[in-house]
Amino acid sequence: MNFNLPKIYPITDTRIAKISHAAQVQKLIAGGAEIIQLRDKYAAPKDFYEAAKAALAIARRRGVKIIINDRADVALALEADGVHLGQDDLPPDRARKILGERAIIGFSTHNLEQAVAAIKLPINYLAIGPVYATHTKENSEETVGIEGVKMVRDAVGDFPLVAIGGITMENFRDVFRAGASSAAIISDLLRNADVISDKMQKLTSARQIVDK
Ligand code: TZP
Ligand code: MG
Repeated sequence: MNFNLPKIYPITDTRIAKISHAAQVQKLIAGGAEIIQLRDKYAAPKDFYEAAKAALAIARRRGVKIIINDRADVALALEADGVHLGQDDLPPDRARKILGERAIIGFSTHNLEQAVAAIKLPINYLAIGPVYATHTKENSEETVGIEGVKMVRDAVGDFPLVAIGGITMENFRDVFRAGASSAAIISDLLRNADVISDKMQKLTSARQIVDK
């Protein structure tokens, strides 16, 4: 289950970017993304499937990994690289059974207890958040803050750890200092579709994270 998690983990959102998942993927790849999660809480399954298929075709040509949010069925149907599950989704061990050993499985946690439990599961990385307040997630859990990221890092050893929630071009370095392996970013990256590639490029080339 060894998996080298890229430092910046962009996640698509059509409501924020106001362009398709495929168009977001194209721009993110132009900015150097190596892994992208496709997230759509509102599309009908068929529509999400079709949109993800188009996005995956672009990513495949460029050797970029695609992770499907929530839906192991869509990930399996598309032979995507993996799935990202939340606390209320299919249990990770069941998703592993469906998707097989080679799939990347990520799992969201929102506090120390969940994070400690997560590392016993057949997952490739865990996410902790929201770190900061966010408008992107409906009914968002309480923020864990930078202290929360540090506590989770101390508790999970070297397990791949993604920080998520309210991370921006300004504050992303702080989550790395707190021990995150990777920073997941939605709104600050996608808000203005014209500058998605530029922002992604700035993030991927930031010395502070390359040196870590
Ligand atoms: N899980 C915890 S916070 C969050 C998710 C999916 C949303 C993060 O979005 P943003 O816009 O980067 O705060
Ligand atoms: Mg979910």
